[in-house]
Amino acid sequence: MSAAPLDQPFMARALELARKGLYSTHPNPRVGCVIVRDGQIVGEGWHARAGEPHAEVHALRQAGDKARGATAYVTLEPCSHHGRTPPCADALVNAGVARVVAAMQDPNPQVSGKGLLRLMHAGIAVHSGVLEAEARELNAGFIKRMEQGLPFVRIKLAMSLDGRTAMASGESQWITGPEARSAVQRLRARASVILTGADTVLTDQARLIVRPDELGLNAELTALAIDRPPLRVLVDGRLRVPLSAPFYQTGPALVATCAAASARDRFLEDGHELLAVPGSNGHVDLRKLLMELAGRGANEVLVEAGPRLAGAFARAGLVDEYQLFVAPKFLGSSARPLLDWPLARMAEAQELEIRELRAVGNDWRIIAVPKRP
Ligand code: AOF
Ligand code: ZN
Repeated sequence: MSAAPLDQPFMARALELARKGLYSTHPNPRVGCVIVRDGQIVGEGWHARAGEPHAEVHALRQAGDKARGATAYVTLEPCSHHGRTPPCADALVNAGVARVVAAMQDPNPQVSGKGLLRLMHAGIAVHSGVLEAEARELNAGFIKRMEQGLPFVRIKLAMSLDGRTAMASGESQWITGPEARSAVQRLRARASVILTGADTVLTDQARLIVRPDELGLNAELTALAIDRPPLRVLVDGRLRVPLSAPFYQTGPALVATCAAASARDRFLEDGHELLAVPGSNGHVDLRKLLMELAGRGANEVLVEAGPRLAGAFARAGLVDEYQLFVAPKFLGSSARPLLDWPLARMAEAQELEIRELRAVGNDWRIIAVPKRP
């Protein structure tokens, strides 16, 4: 079945709906659906939270009888499996939809193509691949987890125009302005996991929480964002951070360590979880940690860490995206680099591709992705 002239604008609307789930669908993908009959939208839906109805179900409910003979636009192949909810492919068949347009196949091995096949076998015209690049970008984390068993890793960094990340004294709050900090709050809220290291928690008294009043979102999305906050993960290979640190006092956290397990009970008593990860010289094996987090359903991990931990992620080739906030000020001399990454020759430099450069308040944000050799 081929594309029709209005497929793109209707899919664009379905993607707009899917984006409403940016802060809340974890571990599920963000999905939107539009039902169109005689050129008119008769139903719209989006997936809000795991365990709740999928996008198609909301849209079909709104469309009611008008779904018969209609076209359904879905940003992800309708599911064919019984998960927390019944298969959407069956719901579309039962509603008498005549045509289904999907942006992309579902990378979930439980579905991957089977949803579209089920629709075809029921005599429904099926087309996939409309605005696929946009749909893939929206769920890059879910796709990477399904395909590679690893989450999408985004590192947030902030520096002054003279490339400093702190004063010589270590003081670093705040380099960027309120708009940039609000953007960082949204990066936190969309992540499944916010990950940091012992250095940051010890020197900055970091808590890594989502603050609803700083999100800059409407009431509906704010409520969804704070209802299922990201898991806070502390990488503390040698268990240097005391339980009295503000990080541990702000709610349950997961601490990943390669230290002896004898400390376990004291974390459990405080409501935290201690995860033993293999490592060497007091350094946790970050790839193994990420695999463990993906196993727990983490799609996107936001790393907010100092130069050593951020550098370790970079060196290991585990970073998918850097978001660098640059403040228009000079902080003067200080030794702290952005990333601890000893490279001797220009030929060894990590090449990046800049995807976006835009003003955020008085600061600038650069989104860059590593060029893979
Ligand atoms: C869809 N529409 O809106 C979403 C889909 O446990 P469940 O029942 O919520 O199923 C989760 C899986 O369903 C998820 O891993 C992905 O494959 C698919 N998500 N599918 O047809 C939706 N959110
Ligand atoms: Zn479904």
